[in-house]
Amino acid sequence: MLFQKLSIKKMKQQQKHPKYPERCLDKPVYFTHEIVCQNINVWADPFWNDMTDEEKSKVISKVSSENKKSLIFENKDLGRDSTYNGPINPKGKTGIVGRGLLGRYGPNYAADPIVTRFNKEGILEMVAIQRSDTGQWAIPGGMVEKGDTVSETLRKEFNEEALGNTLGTGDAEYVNGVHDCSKIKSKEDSDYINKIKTLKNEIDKLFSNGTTVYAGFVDDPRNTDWAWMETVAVHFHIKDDSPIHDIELRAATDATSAKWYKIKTRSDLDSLYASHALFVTRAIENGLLIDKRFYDIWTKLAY
Ligand code: RP5
Repeated sequence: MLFQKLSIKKMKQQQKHPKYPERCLDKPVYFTHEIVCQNINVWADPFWNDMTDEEKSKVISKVSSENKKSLIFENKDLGRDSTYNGPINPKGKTGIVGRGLLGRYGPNYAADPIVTRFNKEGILEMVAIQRSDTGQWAIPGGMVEKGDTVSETLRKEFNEEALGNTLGTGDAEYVNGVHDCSKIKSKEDSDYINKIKTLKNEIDKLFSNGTTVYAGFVDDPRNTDWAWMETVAVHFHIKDDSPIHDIELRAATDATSAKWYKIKTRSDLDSLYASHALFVTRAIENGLLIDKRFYDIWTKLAY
């Protein structure tokens, strides 16, 4: 096992989120976004005081339970917050209490597919999307929805955010970046959908052969003292002779753009969303076991 522990030192400082109030460490600000309130019992937990004791203990026992299976996550007894007696952020104070934009108390689980290739010029690239909330480039990850597994989420998010949502169930739904199957598709859209559908088996093959490079806490700008992101990041490398080596990317759902993102210098990684620089660094480390060209980029990026 190459990767043992998350080093907190490699985490970024808490970043600002455009929809969040100013954080105050001495006197934390209460903030639960109205979108969370509107989605109680849909994708958000009920308010803490409205939960039964049984529901509360389920939330408490959920803390990092998925990650107990992971060899990487440093599992701790997290304790409870003294003000509401619920789960408390394991990485310390954030200056905000409440759930912010996150639906669940405690860990909110995500999955991040890191898909890489060497382009025709031999430059390392990864599939990245531009997030509609902060405008930053990011791995096309997403929340693990109730009933879904991590591996289902990895495929689902990749398809939704980077392949124009063409491989969903039923008809392909991509229309000019908008997730709406009622709209009429252009010839160009239909051609794209058909092309991606012919590559489905190869995409499935790629996703059946990934390496988990990180599991645990994410330094996400939406984190609060009461709610935070945890993820499983999995690396998938596309070989030069793969039929999907030149696959065209298209954004849909939450992403405003999708592209093959070049990784040449440290700053290409450092501007990525949340802790994604760390996850991609881990993927590059993993690449050392796959292809010796990763070595060049690794030596340039090492901290
Ligand atoms: C990050 O938020 C994770 O690493 C993942 O990329 C993402 C999931 O949240 P959404 O993209 O669904 O908002 O913490």
